Amino acid sequence: MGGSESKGASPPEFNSPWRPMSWEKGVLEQKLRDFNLNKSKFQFVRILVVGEVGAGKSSFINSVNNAFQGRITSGALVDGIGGTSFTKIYKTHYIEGKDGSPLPFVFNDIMGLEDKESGAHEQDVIKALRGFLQEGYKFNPASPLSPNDPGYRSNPSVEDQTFCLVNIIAADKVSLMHDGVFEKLKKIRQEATNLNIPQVIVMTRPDLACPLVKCNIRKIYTSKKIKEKMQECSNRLGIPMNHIFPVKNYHEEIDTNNDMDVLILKAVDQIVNIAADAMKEISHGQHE
Ligand SMILES: Nc1nc2c(ncn2[C@@H]2O[C@H](COP(=O)(O)OP(=O)(O)OP(=O)(O)O)[C@@H](O)[C@H]2O)c(=O)[nH]1
Ligand SMILES: [Mg+2]
Repeated sequence: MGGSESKGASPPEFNSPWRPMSWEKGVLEQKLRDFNLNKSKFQFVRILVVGEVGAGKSSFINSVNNAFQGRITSGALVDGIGGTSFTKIYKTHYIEGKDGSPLPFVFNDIMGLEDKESGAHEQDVIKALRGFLQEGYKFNPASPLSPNDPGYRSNPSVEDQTFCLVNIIAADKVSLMHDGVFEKLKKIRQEATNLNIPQVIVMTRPDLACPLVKCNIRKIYTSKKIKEKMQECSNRLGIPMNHIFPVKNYHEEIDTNNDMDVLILKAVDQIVNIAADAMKEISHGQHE
């Protein structure tokens, strides 16, 4: 028996999860609802999502909102066809709290990156990091925004700046991504590093990379395929594994569900805390 086992293909999953995970939503959700930027004079911490066209940026922002609202929402429109970037406008997405006022973290959605001259210009994304893009700015792949253009905010406040750069990478596409897209991501990351802005990866579409996860999302940290894809994201972007969070976005569901929400909220919890720490530094005058 032992002999035939050792000759067979290795099993697709680990015996136990390699990252400990509680599937209890309530505590996590409440922790995020109670999150506040206490003592700091800022109302919002801004989180910017970047990534290749069709990686799931808008879906992630919607999924976060769904997890808080307990229903499917569509604040950030999502592509059903694919191809060139569906999102073309720079927009802030707020999450409504129980009392109707927005939670103190906001997400900015942008146009997707593409190889060569298409997609969002990396200089525009870099401007978004620093708060120079006005709400409603329409991305123009052919020419990045310059200071005299409408859409340019010349005097950004601290709240207009980004405090966590979230790289969205699709698990099923990471191996197929063009070097050109990674080059752009690298330039954006370098600028973020210069500005002391922390960076994470949210790895989307795990269900399309691993059949185990498609059947049962709780297999996310026992699936060898998912760990391998996270490692690939880490290697190609130079972001450590402990800053990579896999999530399955809402895309075909008509109701929310506990396990998807837990992964989404877990990612948000990490992101928000990382962003708040970065913001704290700036209020202590260590930023720039
Ligand atoms: N199966 C599956 N599909 C997903 C997931 N996340 C996103 N999608 C699908 O992937 C496609 C692209 O998603 P979008 O959210 O529009 O991607 P985007 O990064 O905003 O794309 P652009 O705005 O075009 O740059 C859509 O068809 C989504 O339904 C996921 O976790 N699993
Ligand atoms: Mg989009």
